[in-house]
Amino acid sequence: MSRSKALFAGLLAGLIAGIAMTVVMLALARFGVATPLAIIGDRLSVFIKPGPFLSIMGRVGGYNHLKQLGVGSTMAGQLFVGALAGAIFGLLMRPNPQRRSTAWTMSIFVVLPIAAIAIALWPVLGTSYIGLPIASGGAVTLIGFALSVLAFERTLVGSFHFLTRPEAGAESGEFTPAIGRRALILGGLGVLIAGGGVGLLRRLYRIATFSYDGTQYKGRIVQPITPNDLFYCVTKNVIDPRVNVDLWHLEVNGLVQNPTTYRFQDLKGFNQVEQETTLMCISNGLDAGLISNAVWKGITLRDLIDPAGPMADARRVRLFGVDNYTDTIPLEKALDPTTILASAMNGVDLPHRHGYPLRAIVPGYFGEKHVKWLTRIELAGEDVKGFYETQGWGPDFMTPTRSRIDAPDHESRFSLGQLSGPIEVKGIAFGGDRGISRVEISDDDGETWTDANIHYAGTKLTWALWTYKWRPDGPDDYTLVVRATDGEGAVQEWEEDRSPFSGVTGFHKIAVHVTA
Ligand SMILES: Nc1nc2c(c(=O)[nH]1)N[C@H]1C(S)=C(S)[C@@H](COP(=O)(O)O)O[C@H]1N2
Ligand SMILES: [Mo]
Repeated sequence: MSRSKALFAGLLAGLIAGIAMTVVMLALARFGVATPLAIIGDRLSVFIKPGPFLSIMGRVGGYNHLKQLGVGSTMAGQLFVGALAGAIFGLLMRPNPQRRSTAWTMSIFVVLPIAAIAIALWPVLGTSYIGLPIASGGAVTLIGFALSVLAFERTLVGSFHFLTRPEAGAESGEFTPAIGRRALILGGLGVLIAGGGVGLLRRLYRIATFSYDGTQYKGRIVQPITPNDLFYCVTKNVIDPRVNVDLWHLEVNGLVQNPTTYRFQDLKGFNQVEQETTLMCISNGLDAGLISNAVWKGITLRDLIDPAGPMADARRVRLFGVDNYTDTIPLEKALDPTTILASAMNGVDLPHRHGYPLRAIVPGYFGEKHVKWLTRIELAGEDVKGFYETQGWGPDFMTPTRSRIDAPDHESRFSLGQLSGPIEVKGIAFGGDRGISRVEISDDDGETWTDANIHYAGTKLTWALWTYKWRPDGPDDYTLVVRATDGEGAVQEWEEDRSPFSGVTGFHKIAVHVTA
């Protein structure tokens, strides 16, 4: 067989094998099995510092596009590597195309990739979108991957043999494969499989997080308690977990005397607490809505840590989600009675996208620490880091005092002649776990301040809602600014030396144009 025929047959067989493997992965993803399509991104993103991360994100048009790009390029990469591997395979098979030696194709195309993936993706293998405990999740991920590469190997070998098989009726030894015709048949089959893949992709796209990741809650609609379906949402995932509570476990382990595993049912026996708490994402901009407030119900984290018996050298508590998201909090904070594990949100079971069946609520800390789809609580020493912290976010994860003007809109126009009363200015103020004691408004870009009216004070752990009846002195272009004072008397400020990756500080300002 000629060199170019061997190359062509290998390339085509490899491409079709790559398609088959990718379709198997998509089918597995459909059943909540973690595949390289999703977890390669998780594995790689921790290596990208937040500066470049944000700039790449900006360039591709946001987190959702970045995720799509990640999955898309992984798929393209798989097809490319498949075709390349096929081409090399074709060249190696050239001396004897019909040779059947499963041992070496299995070693190279199945065993080797499994070993490579196990090593490269080790930290994220335990991801399970149906909520399996981390160890079994890891085993399932590997089995799924084994199935995928087996599909690759079988398709590659089968397709290559099909393409290069001697023509029926031809003299033995005489080698005249009708490669063109068979390539057409095989290509058609490849298109069919790819079509199935596209169908799967469409379904997966519909359940993906693209439609809601980055949901904000701001503007005139803001009420004291955020309805669940309007609550802000941030997730690292392309497809969020939908935990099957019958498969789910909650482990308490690490530096403890008595490692314990709970089932969901077991948690109902603990004292239930209810607590209103506001969450805000570390990446929330001064005018943005990655902040919301809800009434959470569940058990205290302390009630699980105490019976586990922390060892003397335990310093931090590392929380794991079934999506292999992790974050850490100081042990002291974990033992605080306001740090809770919530199973209900505003009176109903935790919605899937907010962490069903259980999530952490850690007042005073950025949203990052409020791990969703919790499955493991690990007591550890001082030097453990979470997903975003590994990326380089922080070092400070306590929410600084912030406030926002929700109405009127930035660049609003009012005509004094048409106003029947004062202009209603309103918004929120949030002081982490310190509460809010005062809100002030300035209409001269911060030169002078007047008190706003706090009509919803909330608690120390929640935001406050305020209004202000503004009567502009006359026609002018105004800059309205809001500032809050927390429950400890500290006035909101711009912290010059705070890292931008510890959350921004400063003041929300809007421009308002008043004419006669
Ligand atoms: N398991 C898991 N927990 C997670 C995340 C995640 O991607 N996976 N995202 C975190 C981030 S960055 C934020 S801001 C909050 C958002 O919580 P919400 O979507 O319920 O508002 O969840 C945190 N907990
Ligand atoms: Mo966040």
